[in-house]
Amino acid sequence: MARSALLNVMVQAAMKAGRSLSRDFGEVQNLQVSLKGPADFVSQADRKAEDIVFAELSRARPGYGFLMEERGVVAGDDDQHRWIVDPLDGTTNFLHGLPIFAVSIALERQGQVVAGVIYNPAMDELYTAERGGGAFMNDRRLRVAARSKLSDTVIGTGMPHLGLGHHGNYLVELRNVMGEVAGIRRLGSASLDLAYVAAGRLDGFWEDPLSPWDIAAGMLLIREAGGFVSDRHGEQGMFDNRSIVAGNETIHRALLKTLKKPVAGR
Ligand code: 2AM
Ligand code: CA
Ligand code: CA
Ligand code: CA
Repeated sequence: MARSALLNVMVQAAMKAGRSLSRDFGEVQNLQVSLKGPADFVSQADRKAEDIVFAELSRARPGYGFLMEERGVVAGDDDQHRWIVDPLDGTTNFLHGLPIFAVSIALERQGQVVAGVIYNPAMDELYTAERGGGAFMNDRRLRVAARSKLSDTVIGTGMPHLGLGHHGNYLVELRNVMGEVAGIRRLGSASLDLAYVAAGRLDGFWEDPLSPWDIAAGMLLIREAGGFVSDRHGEQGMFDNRSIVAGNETIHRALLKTLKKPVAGR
């Protein structure tokens, strides 16, 4: 499959950072780890991977701005373009030796995500999407799952962690969704959860709160795989209000409805 020059740049950065993560994953006990806040870990592996992505993208597209998890905002001369980067999504998994983590890179043009790459080095799975060009895993075209009955679905979620301002209703939501679906998975890497929705491995996903770097690439993958993504209100405010709900058209709608239920159903 011929990839665009833009996707090639992103893939190269993601895979180079991924190789660095793989090396560090093999010696995870030797990594220096610090806390940014309660249960909010960052390691040398996160920083090294971010340095690689930053260097690669800066070299390939001088002037583009950045929003990166560890560096924060890096302004560029070009105010039309901004990279949104999570160098290691799934740090907690990584530090526990669980091979469910990824590099996530998205490009925004005039405030719209136009390209996304998610790379899981442990599985050597590379997810790519460009606006209007479809979504792929390695070279295979992706399509969201077709299941239309919530009772047949496996739904991913992320749970509140220590120290994060919980929105308070999570256990009510979880109970409601549990009562209607075939299974729930909590994988610990939001970017991969979204990639798995695009790939049809998960039928849907919801989490709140998440940051733009967790979801920017995954949102585009799902749309390009024929799926639907919104915030918990059914609107396109995912970056602002930080919530996300995803699935095929039917499951997305059904999840939104279930999440709104005030009390647990029977
Ligand atoms: P991270 O590994 O890049 O930090 C899982 O629920 C998602 O939440 C992951 O994508 C993870 O991204 C993020 N996450 C995990 N712990 C977090 C914390 N303490 N604060 C903010 N985000 C966190
Ligand atoms: Ca983090
Ligand atoms: Ca993340
Ligand atoms: Ca991260």
